[in-house]
Amino acid sequence: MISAMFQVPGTCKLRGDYAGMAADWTVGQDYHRYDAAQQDRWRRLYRRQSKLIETYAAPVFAAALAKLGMAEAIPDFGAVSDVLASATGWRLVAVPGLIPNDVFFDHLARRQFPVCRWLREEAELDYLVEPDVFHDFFGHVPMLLDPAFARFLEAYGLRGQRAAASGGIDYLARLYWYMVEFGLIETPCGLRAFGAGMLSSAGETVRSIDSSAPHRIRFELPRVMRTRYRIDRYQECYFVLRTLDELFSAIDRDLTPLFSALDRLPTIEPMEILDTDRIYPQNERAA
Ligand code: HBI
Ligand code: FE
Repeated sequence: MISAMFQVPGTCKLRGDYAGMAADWTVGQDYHRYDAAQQDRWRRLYRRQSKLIETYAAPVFAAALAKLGMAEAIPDFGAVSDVLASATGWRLVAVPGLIPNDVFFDHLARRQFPVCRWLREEAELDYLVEPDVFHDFFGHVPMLLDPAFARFLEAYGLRGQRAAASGGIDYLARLYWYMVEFGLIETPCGLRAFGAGMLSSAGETVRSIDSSAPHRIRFELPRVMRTRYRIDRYQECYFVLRTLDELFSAIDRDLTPLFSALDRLPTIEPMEILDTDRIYPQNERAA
């Protein structure tokens, strides 16, 4: 989940308790602070969302979710980190909420995934702007069990560290948004979702596959990096991978020359289509 206009806490109304953070913006999960009502809310969120996974999620996501088995209670980040570490060398760190881009990149580069520790309120069951523990955990953590995706995310963090110095943050933020949050992938059964922003949202999970409103465009790195996104509505376009390896290959080089080339090209609006786009028609989406 991304807050487009990220500001340092204290200068805007970000959720979460940022008091007592470590220098790297991490906090303790403080598991004991979750009460019975929040555990019940987690179970209802999980039950509702997991019903959609078999039909709409990429098989790699569905298998990882089943392996994590977090239906009954808010997960303990330390316990899950042990499972992750043996699978792909990643660990989870608890954060109070959104953290600055450069800090976020540093964690990813060190194979640490920042997970917000607070859980949404009852009234936010269907939608919230900032990431909470359900979005971050249910949406993002399963994909960290996949070696190809985990390798990409570590490389993404390293590119982000370099971009923080040499420019290109906006291009990387678009890549994260369209692929890590809202990515689709081809499977023998048709297009399926692996993005956290869609898989942690009942409405967007279904819409991303079934609706004829959004465009579904074949993944191509410069195209994604040129495309603006909206954080406050359903996506108007989705980008589609053939394989997860494609993501790592796309950024496995110095991106500085690409960023300079993109600086000279116009940005693309989410609903816009280029004649060079490979669009997935309705029939190609279903099995
Ligand atoms: N902070 N906690 C948290 N979670 C995110 O997903 C996140 C963030 N800060 C910045 C950010 N995402 C995006 O701008 C990335 O593209 C860097
Ligand atoms: Fe997210």
